[in-house]
Amino acid sequence: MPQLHTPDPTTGPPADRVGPLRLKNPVMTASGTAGLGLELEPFVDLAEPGAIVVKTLTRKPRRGNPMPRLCETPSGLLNSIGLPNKGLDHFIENVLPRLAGRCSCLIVNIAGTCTGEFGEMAAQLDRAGGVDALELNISCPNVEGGDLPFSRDPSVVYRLVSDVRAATKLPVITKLSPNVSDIAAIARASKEGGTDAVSLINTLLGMAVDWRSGRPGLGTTIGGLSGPAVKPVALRMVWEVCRTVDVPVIGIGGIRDADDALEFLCVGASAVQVGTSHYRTPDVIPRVLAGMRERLLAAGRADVRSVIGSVRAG
Ligand code: RRO
Repeated sequence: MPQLHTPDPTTGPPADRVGPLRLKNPVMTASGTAGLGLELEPFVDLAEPGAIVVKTLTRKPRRGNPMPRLCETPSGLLNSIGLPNKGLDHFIENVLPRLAGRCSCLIVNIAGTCTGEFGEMAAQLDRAGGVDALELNISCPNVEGGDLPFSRDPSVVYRLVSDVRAATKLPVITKLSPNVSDIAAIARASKEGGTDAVSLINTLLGMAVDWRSGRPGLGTTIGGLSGPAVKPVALRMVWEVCRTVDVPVIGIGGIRDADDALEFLCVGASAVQVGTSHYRTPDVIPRVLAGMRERLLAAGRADVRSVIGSVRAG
């Protein structure tokens, strides 16, 4: 069977390593689409994905945005969930003990309300134990009217990531927004701040409206678009970052099957995250993993590593 993990990590580009993180395989859940992880348990052995990435946590509890929070469009899903969660203390006390040890790798996604708060949350999770890595959500489109205060300015990104770097020894992944003009500049600033990897893309700002009533599809009018429609945008951005910045990349955006996942690896990603597909197919990750093995076998590839960065761009 083709390898989705590397027996010898020193040979070639690793498909099972993202910076310092050793993964069982390169397919993770995307934050926000599998709750805090435990919600997925009826469908998937939590140890099977390369990592479980939990829904974004904030320091204090948040109620989330006004309804409606989801709106299906013909090409993708719009959301404006607004980070509802019970806060970091609640997670550490009540959820983390149930999750730790159940996943092959547990990544906790965090968002602060100011740059300094990211570092404080990182330090708290570091002390808590049981967490394998942090993902910094600097790219949620559903706060401050889609203003993306931490996503767009490389100097803000640099400061925020440096703060976190100083606060924790845990591996740090910075999740980037596609709603910027130069994603490579943001990836570079993250790398210079000390991130171990970047993940991209978060959702694209979008909206829907019913012209008869004049009502927008979302309670906040605008929100984030995900699903198959965003895959070409995500591939382009992952490729752009991979060829210009020396930082491991986790590709996200519209992955539904093994071919989608392999495309992200082909343009240079070391791993991928699967998000919106969970709503239709909760066991999408085991399916993607099985499909990857089948397709690699059919293509005569012994190892998924041969796919990484194999794009022959003109
Ligand atoms: O909760 C959300 O509304 C949300 C988040 Br935190 C995010 O990072 N991306 C998104 O599309 N929605």
